[in-house]
Amino acid sequence: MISISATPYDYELPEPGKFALVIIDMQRDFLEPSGFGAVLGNDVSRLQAIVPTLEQLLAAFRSLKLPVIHTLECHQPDLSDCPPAKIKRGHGSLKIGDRGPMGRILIKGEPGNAIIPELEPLPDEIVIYKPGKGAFYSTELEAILQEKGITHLLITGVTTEVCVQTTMREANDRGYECLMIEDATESYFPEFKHVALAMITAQGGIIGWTTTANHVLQALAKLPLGRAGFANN
Ligand code: TIU
Repeated sequence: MISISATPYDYELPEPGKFALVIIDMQRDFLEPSGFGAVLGNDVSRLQAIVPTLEQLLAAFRSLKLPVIHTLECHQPDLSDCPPAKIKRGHGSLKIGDRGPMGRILIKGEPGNAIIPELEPLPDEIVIYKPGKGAFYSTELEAILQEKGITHLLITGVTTEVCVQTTMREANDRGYECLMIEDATESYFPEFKHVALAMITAQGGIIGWTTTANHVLQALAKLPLGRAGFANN
């Protein structure tokens, strides 16, 4: 058993194949100046800072052939999977489904909805298209995890207190052991990120653990080479 130094205490990594890197919503809509995040009035440049760290984590998981799960927040073109309340919410200049500079906002297949090129999924990696903030709501994620025997999730992406935290809470309630990688997640609001991390680890890790990418990379380096080689699907 390999331990990762974490808060509030060490996180035990199970054998390769049973843990996955989860990258939440690293989409152009949230990271680029003309996407949904910017339309909501946010400074999207903050989110760019975690891209190199995520590239490192992704490269390490790929080199060891460990499972990687990407998610995208998106809706069908006819908006049949988008509650009217979600469309109405906020006072942005553009709403979900409206046409913006990068195509229709949060619509599956539109240019702005794509994962940023630096983190583009490989064909054998799991991609979850999610209509909600959490990655379990109305998706096949739980069935996929059960089928593959994945029990531990190393969670990253954007934004910390919205889709990342919601996903971690959903996962925790379903019995998954979750570790958030704090320098591989970011928020438009630094204070919200700080408090989200504190909420997760309070009360003895009520939602799970937090750590840094370096601690994860150090732990991966200890994996016996002969144990690597698990396919994603
Ligand atoms: N607005 C915001 O902070 N986030 C989202 O709408 N989606 C995700 O967090 N992915």
